[in-house]
Amino acid sequence: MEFVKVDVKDAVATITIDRPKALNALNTQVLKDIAAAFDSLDLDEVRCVILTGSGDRSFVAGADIGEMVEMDSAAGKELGRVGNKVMRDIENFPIPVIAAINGFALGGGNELAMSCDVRLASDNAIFGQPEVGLGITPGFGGTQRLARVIGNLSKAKELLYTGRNIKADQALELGLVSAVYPQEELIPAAEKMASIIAANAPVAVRNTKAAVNRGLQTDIDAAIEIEVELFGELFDTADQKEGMNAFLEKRKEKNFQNR
Ligand code: DAK
Repeated sequence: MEFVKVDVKDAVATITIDRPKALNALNTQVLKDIAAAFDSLDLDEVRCVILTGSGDRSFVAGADIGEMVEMDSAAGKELGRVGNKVMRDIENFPIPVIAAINGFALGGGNELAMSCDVRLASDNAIFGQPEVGLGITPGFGGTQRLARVIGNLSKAKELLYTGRNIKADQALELGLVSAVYPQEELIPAAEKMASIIAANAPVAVRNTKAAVNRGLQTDIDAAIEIEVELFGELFDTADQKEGMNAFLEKRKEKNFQNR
């Protein structure tokens, strides 16, 4: 992988997009490398993922404008398909993915962050969907996810139509991110959250993610059925027995086995 680094420690994988010369902009190779990085993870070992950008200026400054400038509509659609598949695969990745947004999250960068389960930002982070100023629409899910993530259609449309950037504190106010930290505290905060998630029963965390994601795609009655299924199946797992026996035996240590 040319532009992405993977580091696994204590059941947490950190995937770092590393193309600092272009502020980690997403060209085709970066998108392929991100997909390969997720594919490379051993889910028997890894229980939570942190996705971040290298350096202290940028998470991802968008799709690569240099690569897109000469594209025709066929090439644009193909890029949209490749990019959207990467975003959707992250959204559906079986275990939680925390975006640690360490600077610019513009265009495809904000779209990538919105495909993650939880977004944490550094205080220098800048968010926006500037595509309309470049003569395109957001193309990696931004027209769909921004309103869903912030739950505010008026604000989402305002940001999409104006293309204006917002700072980390405004992103926090909108609910686009969960928390904002001084730059040097961002990765430690993401690691702390990841280790808390990783200490819980992995089968339960996975089913919780699946229930939330799948349930949001459907009506409440069908969604409750999805929850019932995913809840019920856990009673055939070793981790459910371990979690409940640990409580009854007043044991703090739990030996979850991911099955
Ligand atoms: N693409 C390519 N290179 C980029 C880039 C980008 N998005 N962003 C930055 N760079 C490069 C710059 O060209 C510069 O390279 P050199 O000139 O040094 O070779 C280097 O990174 C440093 O950037 P600056 O010199 O501009 O640094 P500044 O601090 O002055 O400014 C900035 C930082 C982030 C404000 C500025 O670079 C900027 O405005 N960048 C563009 C941000 C942007 O508009 N991003 C959204 C891109 S559009 C689609 C699917 C998806 C999408 C589109 C279509 N299809 C379905 C087809 C998504 C589109 C986008 O994401």
